[in-house]
Amino acid sequence: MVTDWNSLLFPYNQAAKEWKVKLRGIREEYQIMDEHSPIEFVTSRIKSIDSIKEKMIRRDIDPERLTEDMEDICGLRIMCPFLDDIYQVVNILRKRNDIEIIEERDYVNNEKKSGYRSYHIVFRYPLQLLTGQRNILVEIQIRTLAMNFWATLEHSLNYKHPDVFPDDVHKRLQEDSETAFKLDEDMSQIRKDLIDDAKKQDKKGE
Ligand code: 0O2
Ligand code: 0O2
Repeated sequence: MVTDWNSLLFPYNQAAKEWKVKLRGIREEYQIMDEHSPIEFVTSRIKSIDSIKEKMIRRDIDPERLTEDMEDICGLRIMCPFLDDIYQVVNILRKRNDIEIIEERDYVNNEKKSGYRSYHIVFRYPLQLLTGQRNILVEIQIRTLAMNFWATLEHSLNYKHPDVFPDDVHKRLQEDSETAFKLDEDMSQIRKDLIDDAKKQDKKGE
């Protein structure tokens, strides 16, 4: 039984704050260089106590092993403008030496049955506390604005229908996810075409 939730959750809150600064800093670095930033905005959430308890039961997690076995108590979300930006952010994270990546799940190219798409990375972060170093697990979800639009609305619909969606709704949501993905692909293509055009113009001017 966990009795002191404040003490348990404090390091996760601290890690979320530190990581929001780090990730928003990456966006600023791109802006200073006057380059396209693959990060549009960053949010975070600490899993609610009820949600932690529910997942402990569902996944049969021993309270003694909670901090090792539950990977998403600290959740960060990075919203990217374009599809390719997701993989650029993944590469930026892979190169960092302040974390140890322990898991990657590519739901961008392997969408879930619901239609959900995002790239998930779980990493270990050495947090400095008064009592010394604590290794904290952090989950980052990386997605486009269109994927976030779909996931946010699907989640809020699901909230009102805690069981499974009726078959027809499930199918419509899958189709809407496909529509959102097509929008992402089209926007990426437009961007690529514009970049190619600009390169051609540059060559002509040389
Ligand atoms: P609710 O009712 O849960 O939606 P900031 O002022 O921006 O530095 P702040 O105010 O904490 O910091 O907001 P932040 O971090 O930008 O955004 C937090 C929001 O992220 C939450 O809103 C959630 O809507 C959203 N969120 C929900 N689930 C997740 C998740 O699994 N991972 C991440 N990263 N974000 C999530 P609230 O305020 O908690 O309200
Ligand atoms: P919260 O606390 O409400 O934010 P599990 O956590 O057991 O459900 P698993 O395998 O540990 O699943 O992790 P997974 O599936 O890689 O990631 C779970 C998180 O991804 C969810 O957190 C959502 O934020 C997001 N997600 C996964 N599938 C869907 C989906 O079909 N629709 C939407 N909208 N989001 C999804 P939780 O569970 O909401 O936790």
